[in-house]
Amino acid sequence: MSDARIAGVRAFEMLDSRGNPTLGVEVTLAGGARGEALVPSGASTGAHEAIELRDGDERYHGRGVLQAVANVRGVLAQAVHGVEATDIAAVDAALREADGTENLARVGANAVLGVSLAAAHAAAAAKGQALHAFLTEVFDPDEARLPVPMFNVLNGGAHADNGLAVQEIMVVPAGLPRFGDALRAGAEIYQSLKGLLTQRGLSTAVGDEGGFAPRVASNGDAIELVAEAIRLAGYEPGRDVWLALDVAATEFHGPDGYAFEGRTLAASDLLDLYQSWLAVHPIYSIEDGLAEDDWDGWAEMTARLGGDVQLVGDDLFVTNVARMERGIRERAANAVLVKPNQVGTLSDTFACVRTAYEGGFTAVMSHRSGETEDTTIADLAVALGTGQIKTGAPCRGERTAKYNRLIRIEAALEEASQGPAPFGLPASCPGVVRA
Ligand code: 2PG
Ligand code: MG
Repeated sequence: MSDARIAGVRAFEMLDSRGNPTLGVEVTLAGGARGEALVPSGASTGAHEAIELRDGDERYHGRGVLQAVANVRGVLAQAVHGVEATDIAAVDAALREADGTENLARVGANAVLGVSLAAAHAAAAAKGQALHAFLTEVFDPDEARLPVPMFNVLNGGAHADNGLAVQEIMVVPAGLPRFGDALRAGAEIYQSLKGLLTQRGLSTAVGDEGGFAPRVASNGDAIELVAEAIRLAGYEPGRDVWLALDVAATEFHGPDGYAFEGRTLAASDLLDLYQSWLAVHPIYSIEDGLAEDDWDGWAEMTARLGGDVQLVGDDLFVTNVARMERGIRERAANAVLVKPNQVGTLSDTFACVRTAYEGGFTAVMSHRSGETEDTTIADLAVALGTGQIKTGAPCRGERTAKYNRLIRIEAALEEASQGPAPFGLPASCPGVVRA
């Protein structure tokens, strides 16, 4: 048996950052190399995501994952036994075959993803490579690069209880030379925002992704606060630092339209509102500006705003190739949010990003609101060359773990090349005027 063949798979029920159970998986190879991964979980999940298996019994308020643990130890361990871990496509094909459904409803996308990621970690270890270097070889991007961090400094929607419709207001230091500089800018702006909130008598308690969750009068006021914090920290909006939103509009979309700030709006009314924000603030990216099945609305949004703004489909695409292809065909959105657990395997994640690039879309690597200390997505962002990652505020360990991992990768790449590591938004990214 070659050293890189999968010899053992272990699984555990562990905890995520919200205090809910999640799955930890450990893969051991014949030669002794080990890899482990922890699976994240969303709150504002899209209806078209792969299925996360939860026990639904009295343990952990129904959220236990013992069934998923059993599936990893049983059917999945058996399926990948003896498969070369370095052959990601073979590992993932075996996992998919063992489940047999399109949306992984049988054994659970959480179970499948845990094995897929842990096997990749083990493969990198067997080859003596860092994960990003191994995955770069597999994916073969135009250029592996450090992503620009999108810091979610103000939380609303399903991630907080402050009544704010917009789920995430992000600061994006895209105008700085290195990842380390961008991290510093994000952290300084975060502290400035905290000071500003304190000064105004607003709460500085944080939401699920580490951003503040104050009760402000309107979504527009919240954006204004963040823009002020950028200036207060000594950075210039639209030169050093941009703004980005995840509206997560599916969450407030109902049969009559979009329930927003006490009114029911049509898609075109929401677009008017976005346009009024865009006129005042350097917002370069809007995610889920409309709901997950509002394809006509998305086409209208892309026609109206897509030339100047990155329009990111999260609930719309759920990291799924077929939905991506429809988006490309119908010119709905111009970017995709990439969440491995929405689709279940690394190979499916790669396929989605490849489809996006081929269709002229940009891609944003993303965490989930329920996270762990696992840092796989940091390496993935570099290897896929997305140029963008959103993984929360520069606060809370499960968020900073990813940013800190990127600091290490930056140092490794700089040491290897004896020069600066590629960093920044992709040249094709709409919404930012570059020098
Ligand atoms: C999102 C994500 C991550 P959740 O909507 O983009 O920020 O949230 O994981 O709750 O779906
Ligand atoms: Mg989203």
